[in-house]
Amino acid sequence: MTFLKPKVLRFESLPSTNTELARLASEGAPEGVSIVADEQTAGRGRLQRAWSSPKGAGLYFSILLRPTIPQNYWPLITFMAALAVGDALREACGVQTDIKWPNDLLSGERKICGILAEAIETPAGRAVILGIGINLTQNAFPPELVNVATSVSEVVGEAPDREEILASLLEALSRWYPLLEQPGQIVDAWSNRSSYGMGKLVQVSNGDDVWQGTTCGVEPDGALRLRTPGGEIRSLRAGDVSSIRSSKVAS
Ligand code: BT5
Repeated sequence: MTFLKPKVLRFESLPSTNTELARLASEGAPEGVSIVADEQTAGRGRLQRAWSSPKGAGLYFSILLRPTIPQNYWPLITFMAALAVGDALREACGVQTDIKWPNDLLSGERKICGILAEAIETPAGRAVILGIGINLTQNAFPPELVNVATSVSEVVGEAPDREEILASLLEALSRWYPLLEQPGQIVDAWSNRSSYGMGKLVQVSNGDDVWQGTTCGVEPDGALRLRTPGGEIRSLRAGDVSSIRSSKVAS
């Protein structure tokens, strides 16, 4: 795996930084090409869910990766990104974060950052568009996000400097990316920083499937291990996790 050399392209407005970067990747853009937009008009999360991206309210960022590690470890790219964002928010603004499997950063149990890693085919081979959305302020949050999302300004009490966070993020990504060669180190670092990795009572939904249980670590490829009330261990590779209270667990 080569060292990451980010090169940032800036836009005032885009439908989605991930979509624009996928277009550049299909035209042969090299690893490290990155996009920042002041706003996204069709920012997205997993399963085509919307990512609220009002002008000036967030860091909307995507970087093109051409990983050389085996594809079964590619889910760890999301883990690597969560570690890098955690470093950047701590270093640039003193914000401490928790990681919720698989792709959220939380502060005070509310979402401050979402990560969307998408694998795409390009003429130069399979690549990953790694998209990161960090809430800087929540002035323009839609009402449904008010109780579930937070922002750097809400946590620290003042509007943060987007460029400082971006610079810290690029440095942190460059530090963590080569460590994907040692997947065990990424999993260990992630597990140390996530309250969701071990001993958390959760519900995991994936379409019509819903599981409840206690988390018991992650597999080497990042799958979440869940011990169900019947004592069975399930390894989950996709889904939405929410924390639950013990009285709500179905037996
Ligand atoms: C994510 O999806 O959390 C991935 C978000 C990735 C956004 C970045 S921004 C740059 C790049 N370009 C893009 O188009 N996307 C990436 P998911 O886990 O599916 O969460 C989506 C859910 O988070 C939504 O259904 C809402 O409930 C909630 N949400 C939407 N906007 C939010 C925001 N700004 N802050 C916190 N939560 C939000």
